[in-house]
Amino acid sequence: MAKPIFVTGHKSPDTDSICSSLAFAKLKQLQGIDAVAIRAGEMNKETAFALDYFHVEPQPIVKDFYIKVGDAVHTEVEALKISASLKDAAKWFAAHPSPIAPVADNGTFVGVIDRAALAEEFIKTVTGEELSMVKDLVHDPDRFFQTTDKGCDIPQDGKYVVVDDGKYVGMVCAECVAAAEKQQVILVDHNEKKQIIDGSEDADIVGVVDHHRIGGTLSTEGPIFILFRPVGCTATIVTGLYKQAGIAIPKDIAGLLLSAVISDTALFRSPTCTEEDKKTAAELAAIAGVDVEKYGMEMLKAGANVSDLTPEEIAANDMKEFSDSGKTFTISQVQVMDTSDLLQQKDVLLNALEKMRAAHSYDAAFLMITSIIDESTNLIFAGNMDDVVTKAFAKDVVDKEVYLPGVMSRKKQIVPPILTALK
Ligand SMILES: [Mn+2]
Repeated sequence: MAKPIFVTGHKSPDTDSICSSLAFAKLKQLQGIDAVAIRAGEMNKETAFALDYFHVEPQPIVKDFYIKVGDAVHTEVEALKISASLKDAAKWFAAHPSPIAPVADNGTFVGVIDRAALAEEFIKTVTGEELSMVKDLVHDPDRFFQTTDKGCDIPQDGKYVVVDDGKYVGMVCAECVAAAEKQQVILVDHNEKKQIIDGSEDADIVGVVDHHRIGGTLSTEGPIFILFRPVGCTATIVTGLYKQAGIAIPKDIAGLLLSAVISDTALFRSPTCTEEDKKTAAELAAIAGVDVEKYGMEMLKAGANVSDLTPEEIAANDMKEFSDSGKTFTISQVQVMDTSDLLQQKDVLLNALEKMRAAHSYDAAFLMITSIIDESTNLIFAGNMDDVVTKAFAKDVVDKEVYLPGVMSRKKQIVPPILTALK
């Protein structure tokens, strides 16, 4: 049985990543394709509000795509019983091209015996010495693996015993891992390797639907479905795919897609917002049966309340990692109705950013404190990038901060000038 295709948004998922993955997986299902939405991590409050409003259960979290030893283990390889005879052991080695044989006592793994040990026993039959039993030859293996271990940790040579909670499961080798079925994944709302769920090198990326720059080092083995469009939200593209397929958008899905458009465009205020996003939102609102402005403000307010977040959580809110020109940095963002509370605790936030920067050896950690009402951003940061920021925004950095009126969009107004300034 083939596994279902996973549809996922980026790490530190925002409303677009959660809702577009749910909506795209639903479209695939309606087209008869076995797809399920997953998510890279916890939802923010805005997203939780949207899912709750439209009575949709959040999709399960998947922490990584690594092929696990348990996915590759050959369970048909039976262990020798501790009471087995030397003849049983010889038969086992005749049937299995392995230098070691696993030995179990009532299912519990007790150790291995070596193929070479049987040769010693054969010599004894010639010299007439007393023969050993399997239980006398058992010893601990040099290495064995748990089902939850990463497949990529299996050495290139040799065969290894796999156990689960002390019980013998089977044997595994590097070739078994290479032959294991890879998880098929469709990425929505991201394409940069650093933003994909860990272990994507073990996964088979079969599609990308996105509205960001093409960055990072994503590469695939075969040709894949790719759809990039410069619109304000992935949900706008996904809505278009429903239309293209001639499939009616379910009411709850329309609500989710609408929520994503409102979120990504900050209720059409962001410069990333296009006419198509506005038109799409109006259509979706009609299907979902909500008033765009009223619902939109309610949803943004639910997300804009950061009063119960710790400084560390604020510093890491909606964080994305970027690597370019030999520098690695992160940009987090909080969108609020009023920035004054946050700016009052700027020193505490800078501290949290610096801790995060130092812990991961980032060159810098940025935080956009964006006012939805004023349509502006206070950009604060930790790390030695004052010159880059000055160059990027043609503004003097004062106390690790620049004020950027009219700036709301990370992808359109923050990332490009920083990347240009880094070159
Ligand atoms: Mn998006």
